[in-house]
Amino acid sequence: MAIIEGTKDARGLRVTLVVARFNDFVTERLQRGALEALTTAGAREADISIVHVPGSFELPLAAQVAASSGEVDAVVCLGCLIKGETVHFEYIASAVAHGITAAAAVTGVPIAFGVLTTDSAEQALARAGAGSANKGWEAAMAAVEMATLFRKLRRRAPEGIRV
Ligand code: RBF
Repeated sequence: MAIIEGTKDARGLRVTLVVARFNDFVTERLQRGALEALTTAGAREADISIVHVPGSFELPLAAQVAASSGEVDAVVCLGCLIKGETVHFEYIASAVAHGITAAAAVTGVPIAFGVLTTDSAEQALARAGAGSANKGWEAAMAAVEMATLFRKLRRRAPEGIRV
């Protein structure tokens, strides 16, 4: 029996952060958390790219295009939807979640979901705090784990079969 897992070691990984500008008082903090997680885990700054998009709705397509480049090991989507201030909140949240799922499925590249969906700005800020109390940090580490897992899985896959 083989147990195959990813690691928290980001050395040598190329990662793209796709960050929504909408609610940037929160998404800037998510970006900071994700960057801190990646560099603490050993990623080189030269291997990290940051792409800005207008809002969360734009995250999936930008993530898909970035993932399709063949030059990234993982993508991290960061956004913030605040219910109290967003009419049709559920539609946008659902479109973003489905879109990110589809982008990962189409490209085979791990795309982490770091999109906050909260009732208030206070709740959003509480999830974008210092260190690991930050969903950007969490999403970045999920991306590292998945990218390192895929490296192992692809080494095991028979020639010709590429996930
Ligand atoms: N984008 C976000 O990232 N977070 C939001 O809370 C948010 N609220 C929106 C509310 C409305 C009514 C609309 C029309 C857009 C909102 N957007 C939000 C922007 C959306 O993600 C996208 O950038 C724009 O709709 C342009 O496609």
